Amino acid sequence: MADEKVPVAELENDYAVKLEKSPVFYGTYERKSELQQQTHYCPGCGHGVAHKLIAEALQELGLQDKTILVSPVGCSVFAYYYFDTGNVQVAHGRAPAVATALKRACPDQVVLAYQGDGDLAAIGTAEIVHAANRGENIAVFFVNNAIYGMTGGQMAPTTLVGQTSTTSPWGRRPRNEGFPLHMAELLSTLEAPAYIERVALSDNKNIMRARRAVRKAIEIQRDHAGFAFVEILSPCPTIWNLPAVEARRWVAEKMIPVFPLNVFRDRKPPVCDGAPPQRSAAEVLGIASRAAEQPGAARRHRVKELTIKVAGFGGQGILLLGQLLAEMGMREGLEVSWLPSYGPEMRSGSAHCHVCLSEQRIGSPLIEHPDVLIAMNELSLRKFAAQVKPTGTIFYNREELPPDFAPPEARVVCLPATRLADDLGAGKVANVVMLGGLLEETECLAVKTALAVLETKIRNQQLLELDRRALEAGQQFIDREAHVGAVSQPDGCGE
Ligand SMILES: Cc1ncc(C[n+]2csc(CCOP(=O)(O)OP(=O)(O)O)c2C)c(N)n1
Ligand code: SF4
Repeated sequence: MADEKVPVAELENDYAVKLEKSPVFYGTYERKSELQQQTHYCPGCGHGVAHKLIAEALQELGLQDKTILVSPVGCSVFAYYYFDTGNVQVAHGRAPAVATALKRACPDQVVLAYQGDGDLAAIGTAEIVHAANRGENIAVFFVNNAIYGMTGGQMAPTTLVGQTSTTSPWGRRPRNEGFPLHMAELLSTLEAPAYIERVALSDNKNIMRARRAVRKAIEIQRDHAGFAFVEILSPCPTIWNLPAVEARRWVAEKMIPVFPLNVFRDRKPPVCDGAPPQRSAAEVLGIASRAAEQPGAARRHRVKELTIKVAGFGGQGILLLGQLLAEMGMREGLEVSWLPSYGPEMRSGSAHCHVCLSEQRIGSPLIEHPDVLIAMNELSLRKFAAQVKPTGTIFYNREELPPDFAPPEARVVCLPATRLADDLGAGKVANVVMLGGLLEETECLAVKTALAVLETKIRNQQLLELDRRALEAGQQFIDREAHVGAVSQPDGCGE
């Protein structure tokens, strides 16, 4: 127990009580013009105390400017109005997943997730268990007030046996509603977590201990030392219908016996002997070591970033075309992303993917306004053409646009890839014909790179030959059409 380990006097020496507001909080809170000096929390609410402990620890450790706080849905949803740190507010229960992404993308930042019990232990149970099990390098503050506060007092997974709520007016009955979930104990059955402690905001002595636990979790975060979890038993006087002082006593007398205070885990995360070394995607694909020899590796690209949407029916090789482009980009030393979207059907359903090729790190794989649309069918043309940037290009898999189709601002290249592929004897290589056309028209990547990627993907020599010819057919079509000055008219397809 934490009780036995740390004499209170020592704790009080370490952490003198301060009454001023931490500079980690904003000077004024902009949420409501009439409430710029106070939070929205009810008097006596534990969230305010938990916020103060986090803010002061960040201040003492000098980490304010390095911190990203992930706030949840629940009474603490507005934490971002108070903490003058980096802030992300996430969907209900998803804080550990978003914190995982933030920490992996920005490993030098201090990433803190803040969650209530409904958020973490009900709707977000899967997220927290898996983040802890992966030993994600994040610190999670779990404010357990045994109730859903924000929505007016429904039963939470941590509601005590016999405790009334709006959804258990008779008091929680284990036979009907199960027993309270002990999240700290549950997570401490996992191998990976580095630090798990439960503390309580029941009295000054325990608040001092909570302060120490919060600081320790943040230090672990600062030192990249693994998954840290602090469960904070916290009063909710409003929903419990108790005066503030009584609510604190309720934490001590009712909650602590059910949720004992303890340091459940305090160790370095286990070293995974025998685990395969971490490798980049380029290494896994076997292209990293050969990068310098790759065709096009030293190539200067015409544009710093090109975003492409490929769309059509499932079975037309839509997703594969996106993958080919992404792998080509990697081989040419670009940052790449590929984001597929498809329905449940393997054939004939609609499918599309987003590809981003960039000289810089890519912020999001989602593309709202692509530079290039490859529309492999009419449906996709009608659905996505308006999204293309006015300076962009649309490749349409037909001889001409539908007669009733109002030409968009973007250039249009009608490239009948399916017909050209049929002429080669295999309609399924229409996507590669389109690739040839795209490369010829935009010069975004080298044809040599496309051939190199196809060679690694296709073992069957006959099929490979077919793809080579398809690539060439796409290129030649563009050359031919450009020669007669008929390609890419803004108001049609070269008629
Ligand atoms: C997806 C989704 N489901 C349900 C809700 C409604 N909702 C908002 S807050 C909340 C419970 C929050 O309780 P808790 O996490 O314990 O935080 P507290 O308010 O007690 O601090 C619920 C169910 C929502 N906003 N979004
Ligand atoms: S309802 Fe409860 S948890 Fe929410 S702000 Fe009020 S006291 Fe705090």
